[in-house]
Amino acid sequence: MTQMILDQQRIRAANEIHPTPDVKFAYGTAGFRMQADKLDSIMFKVGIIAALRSLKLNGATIGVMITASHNPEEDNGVKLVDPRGEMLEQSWEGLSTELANARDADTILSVIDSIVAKYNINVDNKANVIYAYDTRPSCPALVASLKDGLDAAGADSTDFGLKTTPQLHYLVKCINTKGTNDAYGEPTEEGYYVKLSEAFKTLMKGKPAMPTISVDCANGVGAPKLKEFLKYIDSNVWSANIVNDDIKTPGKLNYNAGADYVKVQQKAPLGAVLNAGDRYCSFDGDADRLVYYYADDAGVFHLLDGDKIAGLAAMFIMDLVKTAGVDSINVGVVQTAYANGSSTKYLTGQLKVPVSFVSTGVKHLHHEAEKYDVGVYFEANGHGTVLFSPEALNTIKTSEGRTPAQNTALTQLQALTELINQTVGDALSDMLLVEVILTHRHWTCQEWDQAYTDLPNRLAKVVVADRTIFKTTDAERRLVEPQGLQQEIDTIVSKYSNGRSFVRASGTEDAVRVYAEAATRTETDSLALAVAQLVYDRGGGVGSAPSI
Ligand code: G16
Repeated sequence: MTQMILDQQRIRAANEIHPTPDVKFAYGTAGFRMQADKLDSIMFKVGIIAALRSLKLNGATIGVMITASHNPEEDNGVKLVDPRGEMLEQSWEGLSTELANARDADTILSVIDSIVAKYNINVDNKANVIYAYDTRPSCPALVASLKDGLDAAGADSTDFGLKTTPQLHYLVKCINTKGTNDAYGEPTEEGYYVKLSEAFKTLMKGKPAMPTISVDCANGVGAPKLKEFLKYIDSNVWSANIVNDDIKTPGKLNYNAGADYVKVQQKAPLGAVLNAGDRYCSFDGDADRLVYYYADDAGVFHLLDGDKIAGLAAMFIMDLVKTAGVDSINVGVVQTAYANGSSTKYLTGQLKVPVSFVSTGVKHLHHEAEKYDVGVYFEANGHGTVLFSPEALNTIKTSEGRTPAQNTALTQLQALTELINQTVGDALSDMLLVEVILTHRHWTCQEWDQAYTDLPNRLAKVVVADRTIFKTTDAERRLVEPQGLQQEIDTIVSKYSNGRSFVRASGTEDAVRVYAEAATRTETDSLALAVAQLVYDRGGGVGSAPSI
């Protein structure tokens, strides 16, 4: 039995109050996520995991964010944040899943023992955990369960209240770096706004203000937080009109709004009437994703997704690095299989920037991006950021320009490192980055869009009896199971010009995702439908047959 400071009696008691339902839990793309009414036991166990993780890291502060991001309002979930603000180290996912599925108190205590033994955890340390949550109605009850777990584990914990996911990541990093040479910022919400707004003002200095942007906040936590941020910015410098800011009316969160809706449906969200020439963007429910869009003169909707943002950011940073005379700093881009084929061609062919591919999930992209001096990573769904290595940060900080132009570029690069939330994708920070670039280039969305033309693409979801039977390889671009299915997909794809399609189980929703792209819209839709039908037939589809 466990020797640790964890209070066994409290764990047993908490397990009585938070019984584990008959559900197979799995640590997904971004933590545990499902219908909120099944998550009570998970939250108390996550409290214990967060405490153990902190103990393992000598009491460093760990973050817990209660949110289901882009999912419907009735879902909820939890994301764990490691000390530097990145996602929980992947090697902890297996045992976390085991703990999540442990039912009786003895099994729970024995899994805790295994974690202590496996990671050689020093139980004399004190655990420190901070937590925050989004606007979902299920959050207060889940916060209480989390607190039971944290208390049972003897952790010191702080409730940071309503926050966006990236704000919580920011806070974790600030707390852990406070007082060091790498201090990331003031560990308060105000500190976050001050850091971003000061950098933004530096970058916008002397530039003519662009027309007001419309920001769809998906009726989520991004709305009050963006309103708060606006207080730090003179509206003559930059202004935003917030749409979908109703966080009170039940059922509105992410409903026909937000980054995921706009990306998947390829149309404007509810409440946004597009005027040609204006700029629009959408956050998702916890404000860690961003997509832009606009209407052309004919009123046709155009999407500028994570791929377009990656291209824009890489182009701008590469130019700045060159102008500043610090071109020893290398820039790389990280994408996933969902990246549009045209975007990869643009990055490698025109920008001549190296591109690496990893599996879906910020946790994968983030670590790959760390391999570059400046790693730009974006998923097509709008989730991403830019990472500057410690060496790059040092070069930017200490270099002295030989000309005024070089000095200006160095100042701007320095401000960019402050503007960009380097802990995780952050819709607010990413939006400010895009706004800076468009302002510097005097570009409209349409001009930005001209970098390359997306191949028509389609994302579909197929609900099947058991999505875990879909196993992939090659950065999730090919299926290895069910056997033979990949060959059948290849046969279908070969009938379409520039066709590409792949299939993978979602790690945040109970569905299999189907991606398709091809030379024309008609071909793309036909390809997506054919592959979705195949998945439905071979995977034991549930409910009505797929339609596009
Ligand atoms: C999370 C992850 C993202 C991922 C998305 C969809 O985003 O952080 O990296 O792209 O889920 O994942 P899947 O296709 O496995 O469902 P979010 O914004 O929902 O937290």
